[in-house]
Amino acid sequence: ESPYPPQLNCGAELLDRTVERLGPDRPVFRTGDGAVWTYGELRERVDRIAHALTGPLGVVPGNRVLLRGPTTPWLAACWLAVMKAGAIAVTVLAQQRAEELAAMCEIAAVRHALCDARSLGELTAVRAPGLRITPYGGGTPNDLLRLAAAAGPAPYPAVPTAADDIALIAFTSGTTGRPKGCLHFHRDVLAVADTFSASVLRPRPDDVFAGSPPLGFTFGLGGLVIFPMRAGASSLLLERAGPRQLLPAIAEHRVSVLFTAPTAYRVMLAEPGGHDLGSLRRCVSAGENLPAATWREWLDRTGVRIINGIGATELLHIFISAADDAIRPGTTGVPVPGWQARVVDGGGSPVADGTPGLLAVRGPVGCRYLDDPRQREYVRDGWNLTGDTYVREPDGYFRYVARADDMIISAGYNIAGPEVEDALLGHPDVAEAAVVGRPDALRGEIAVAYVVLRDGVAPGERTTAALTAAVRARLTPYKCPRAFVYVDELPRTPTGKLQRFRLRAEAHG
Ligand code: 3SK
Repeated sequence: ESPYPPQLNCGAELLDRTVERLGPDRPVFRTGDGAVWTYGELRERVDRIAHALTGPLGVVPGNRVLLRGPTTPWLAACWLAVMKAGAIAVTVLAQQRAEELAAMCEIAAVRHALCDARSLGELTAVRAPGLRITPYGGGTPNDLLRLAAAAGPAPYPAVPTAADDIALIAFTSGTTGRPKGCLHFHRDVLAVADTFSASVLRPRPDDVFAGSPPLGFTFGLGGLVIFPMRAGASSLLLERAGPRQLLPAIAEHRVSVLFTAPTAYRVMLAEPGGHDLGSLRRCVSAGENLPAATWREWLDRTGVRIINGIGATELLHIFISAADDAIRPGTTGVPVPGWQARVVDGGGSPVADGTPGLLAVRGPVGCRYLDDPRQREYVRDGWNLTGDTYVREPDGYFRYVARADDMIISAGYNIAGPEVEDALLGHPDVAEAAVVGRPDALRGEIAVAYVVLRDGVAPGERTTAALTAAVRARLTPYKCPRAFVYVDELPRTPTGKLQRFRLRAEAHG
């Protein structure tokens, strides 16, 4: 039974209803250079853009509108305008290249693109039939913001979309393969705020959100736009939001809710102290498994217990997590209220607690790939199979083991790369670690560790011996990597996920 009415426009709910509830004068977006937009100003700008879209630009409900640009209030305003106009936002990353963009335009049948004038390059190289690109922020005669200014200040009444009309197509490239477009409804956008955010974050109107994930990644769209707006709070939108920019920004803007990935927490921890992080009250980590060592160090440094979570573009946002005292380091948590989760075998039957298997979840948002046969692999018997290997502990907590295809099988033993990485990251000389399998005539596969050392630590036999000892002290010896490769950085996707397949390819020679 859906808690939402049959007619629902998520843009109107997030923006217009919040203005009605809390008034127009509260801040909604802040920028690194000190600009502040109020909810009232945002509504006027969104409505002008919606008029420009549906007037001179000819967008009609159901049209797919690609949105591309760095994280700015204007990008968020374009997204809200597309929602209010009843069109479908196709969110992409500012770093994506022409070939990737072309595939997404084709899969999603994109007809319009709104693009930050500074990110036009790769998009203009896309040869998609009938694609109309409108820049914003460049000041050219066809600039969206000029069209919006000319549209005048009349309120734009949101298109009365149905709760299960498509609002968003979010692409997941996974780590390989042709991108998959995930369809999300207007009600899905509110459902992630009303489940994960409402029950785990419990935001307040005076919260200031910030974080590193871009708005083209649903982790960022949720954490930096949907969740703060649903709560009437504000969000610091940073164009450059790497860990080294986040630290001073937290202090300067009194950020209270932080969204970022485990790697960024580790880089922040390795930076010299001195930034006042006392405003933080919620720190969310997702995108990858959070090692317990990182969790503990962050608690020591800030006094804040990181909220670990697992989410997926297919399911829009986080569905397993834990709040406050229920957080247990080294686990992801329990199903977010409104969601169900279990661990199953290859045939879809639940396995016993304590036994590794495939994570299966269901809840208010489900995977709906746009015209892709991989839908049948992801959704079986109404359960979404995320591709992660998990263990459900007897107390109901879910513990991450590995991505299903990241298990290394060495001499008949199963080795979960992330567990070994966790042990390596507990060593003070290690900044980053990734453990993958390499074919081996004797053992089938051996575990190989790719390690980024902290500044000033020299690679070599002594370091290898120290790391080997550290892993052996924590884990059963067969899990210890049999080879170490020292690298300057690990390969990652634009959203920061480790690309193990690249390391595997390298390890395979
Ligand atoms: O893909 C993910 O890891 C993710 C995590 C949290 C929220 C949303 C997403 C897509």
